[in-house]
Amino acid sequence: MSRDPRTRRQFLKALGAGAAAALAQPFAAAAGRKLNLVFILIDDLGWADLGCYGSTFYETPNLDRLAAQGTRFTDAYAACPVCSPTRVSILTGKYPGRINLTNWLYGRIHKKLRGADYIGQMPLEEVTLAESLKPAGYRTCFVGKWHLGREPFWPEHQGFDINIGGWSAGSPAGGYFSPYRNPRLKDGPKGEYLTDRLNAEALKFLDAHHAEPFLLYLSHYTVHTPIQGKSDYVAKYKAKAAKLQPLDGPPYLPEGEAVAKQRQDHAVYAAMVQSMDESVGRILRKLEALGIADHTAIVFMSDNGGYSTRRGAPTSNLPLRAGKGWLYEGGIREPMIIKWPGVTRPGSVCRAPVTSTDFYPTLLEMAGLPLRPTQHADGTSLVPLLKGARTLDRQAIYWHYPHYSPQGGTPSGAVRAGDLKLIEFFEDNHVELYNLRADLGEKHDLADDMPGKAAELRKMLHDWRQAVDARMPTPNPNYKPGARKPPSTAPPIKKGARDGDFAHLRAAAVDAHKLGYALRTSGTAAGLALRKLDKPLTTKATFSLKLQSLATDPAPGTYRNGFLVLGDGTADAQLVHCGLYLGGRRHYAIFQGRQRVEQPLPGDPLRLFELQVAVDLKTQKVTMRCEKATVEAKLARPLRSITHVGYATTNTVTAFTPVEVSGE
Ligand SMILES: [Ca+2]
Repeated sequence: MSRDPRTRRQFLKALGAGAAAALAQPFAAAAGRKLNLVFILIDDLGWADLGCYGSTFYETPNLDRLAAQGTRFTDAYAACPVCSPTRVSILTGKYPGRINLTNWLYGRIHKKLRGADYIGQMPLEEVTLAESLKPAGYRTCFVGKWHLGREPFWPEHQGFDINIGGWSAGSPAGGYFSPYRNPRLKDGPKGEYLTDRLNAEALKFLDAHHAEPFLLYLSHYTVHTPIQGKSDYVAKYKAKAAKLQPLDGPPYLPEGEAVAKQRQDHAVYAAMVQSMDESVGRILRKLEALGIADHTAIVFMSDNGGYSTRRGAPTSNLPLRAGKGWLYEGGIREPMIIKWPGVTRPGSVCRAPVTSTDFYPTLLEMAGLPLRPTQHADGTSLVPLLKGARTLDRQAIYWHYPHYSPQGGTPSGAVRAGDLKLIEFFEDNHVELYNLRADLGEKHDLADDMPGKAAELRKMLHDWRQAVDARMPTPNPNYKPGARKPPSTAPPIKKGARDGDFAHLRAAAVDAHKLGYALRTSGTAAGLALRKLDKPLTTKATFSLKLQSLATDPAPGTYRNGFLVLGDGTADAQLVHCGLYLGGRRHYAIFQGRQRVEQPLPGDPLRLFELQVAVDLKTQKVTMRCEKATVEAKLARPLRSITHVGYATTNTVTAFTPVEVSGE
């Protein structure tokens, strides 16, 4: 038998196709018209980010209208606090822990524990939601962010007839303005906005295929980083932010080793939310215009909580605790709206806990198709709720996140049963117990007050983990809390690592590259990938690395640059940049804040450059050698130690080797 997963897949697919078609036919004949399905998934949208969920800063009239026409869920959950696992749960109906795709692709952070191993794609053997609709005559279209593996694991191999924009990346490689640098999306006119474009592609699909039953899976890249909005909207929300009352308290409060943003006031994020909302409005109007609104169901959902737990993070999930990357409610509770014409009561609100594994059986049942309980093993059809029932026949909902998140979350698991939710933290195995009905913000841990309940829920969580064969993190033998290591000559950034190996990523993503890493950034904000050194360097240090621009557009003025960055923190003011401008103007450069020392750089800007940077913290001098040039700078702001080292680029893609460090 062939080892090619696709061959085996086609065989499985053919089996499924026959069975589903045979069962579906009588219903289709009786009902006459099949129900169309529009599934809209937003990336990183927080529970409190819509007007109908309480936001007063963001404006979402179209989604508020959709909620007024359908059912709004107050206790809807993503199966995971980060992207890829929730996405796999929607398309397979299984918990990420059962599939063992428990983290975003491709992230890895090790601290006291080593994150559990996990697979790098949604397996082709899974019969996806799209694949189970196709045999019943559904035309299936995927538009937007996929983030479920590299080729051949893209939407076109997972049941979608059409794929526009879906590939490995978890954020827009070229940013939100064309050119997009997306192998499944042709660039639009320069400056075209990605959210508008993806929506236009969705409308085009509706125009072309509205006469046949369809699944339109519109999976926006927005409102994920980089935070970039249309300038007129940004201006509108800047004016709105300027009118806000002064904040009664600090803008961030501590959350674990991170912080949590205390108010929604980010103008650019608000602009992104408005564009997202307009997209939904255009879909609703198109369905009306095509005369298919009365037999088209719409589902709206987000894949994890709002990004809230870093200084500069774009949103606040209050009254929920924490955000993306955490198992507190802010990381997993989502805005969710379903409109099923003729079935959902307009303006109804459902308070039953539901989760993203439920969509698969729900949509099959809505479409009048037979369920596939062995496939969507962890889903429960929500149809009774949509028809007005108040509860589902389900004991509990579970989460398994055996990883450190870049947003500060730590390896943990959780269970919600009724109003009670227990979180187990794997670093020290302590549990926290909350009554969500009485304490939505998870402020009052009841584990000591209700030891019996805590033990009961902990046992449920353990039993469940065993049942789905969930993998656990393991102790990290290299972790020594507070240990002082001898001066290091080892590269602080190791080859083969990716985003997850960087303690601090800002407006940037890191891919593997033959040199070591490719740092992708977009927009005018400097993209950063920094690693915290195990031990600060306090006297002298030398850093060596190679870098090469990966931007091949020969137009003059195109952004091309690359920098080694070092400093005593992660804020711009704490960092020194040493590297190359290779775009319109070509210079060797060292800069710190506004101070800049430069020398002209001759020759081909796309060649491989080798950099050596020496820092003397006694004399406060930085010396960079590159080819025949030597650039020297006296630091404008004193640097007493170097705690962070990494890379920076602005609005381009640059490859770097790991940084070799010697010093003390
Ligand atoms: Ca996400």
